[in-house]
Amino acid sequence: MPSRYELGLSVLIAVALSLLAFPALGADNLLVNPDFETGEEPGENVPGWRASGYDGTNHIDAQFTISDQGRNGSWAGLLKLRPEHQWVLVDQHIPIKAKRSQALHFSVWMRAEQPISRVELVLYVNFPEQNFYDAGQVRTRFEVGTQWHKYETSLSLAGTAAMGLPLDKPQIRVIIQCYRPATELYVDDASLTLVAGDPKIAELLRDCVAPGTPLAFSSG
Ligand SMILES: [Ca+2]
Repeated sequence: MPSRYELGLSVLIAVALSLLAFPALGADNLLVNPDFETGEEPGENVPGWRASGYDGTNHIDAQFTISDQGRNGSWAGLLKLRPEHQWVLVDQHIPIKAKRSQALHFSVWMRAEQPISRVELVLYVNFPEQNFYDAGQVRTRFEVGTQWHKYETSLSLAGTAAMGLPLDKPQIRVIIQCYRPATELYVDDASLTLVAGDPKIAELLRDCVAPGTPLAFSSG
């Protein structure tokens, strides 16, 4: 039988290995109200997130409310589409301090009552002080089913450094966008973290990225 010391050592080694395999583990979540637990009661607007929609001609309002149908009995956010909506989205604008070698990683759990054919996770890098928007972006498309599932995308920050912009005050716009014919989308446990970027990608992008060029490629 292993001694207590041996058991402790094996646990330590297992933890060290898991940290090596997942460098983002324990990284700070930059989102406000990422688990949708803030607020007074179901049915109210979700604090920290802004919802909007589009009817094909104009930007119109959309409803994003607290639901008690979250993962593991918790609360979730419920995004609803009316018949006039072509799409609706929820977003946050997050100021960050980043390094050129880093990447952004965005993940969120989603499910629907009826399978949805088109949901997109979008990240933009903006520089409001320089009045320069869309300095980098990624848009990843998914199908969403009726069971909770985690969806993820990421964006290297290396290209923004290539344009000589300071990375001390960029603003990240995080978007979850849902298209007709969907009527409702549940979201829970979202996360935006800064992680170590791929040094090879940083090298490739250093000299060849122009403003507005997508810095990562959709995988969905
Ligand atoms: Ca929750």
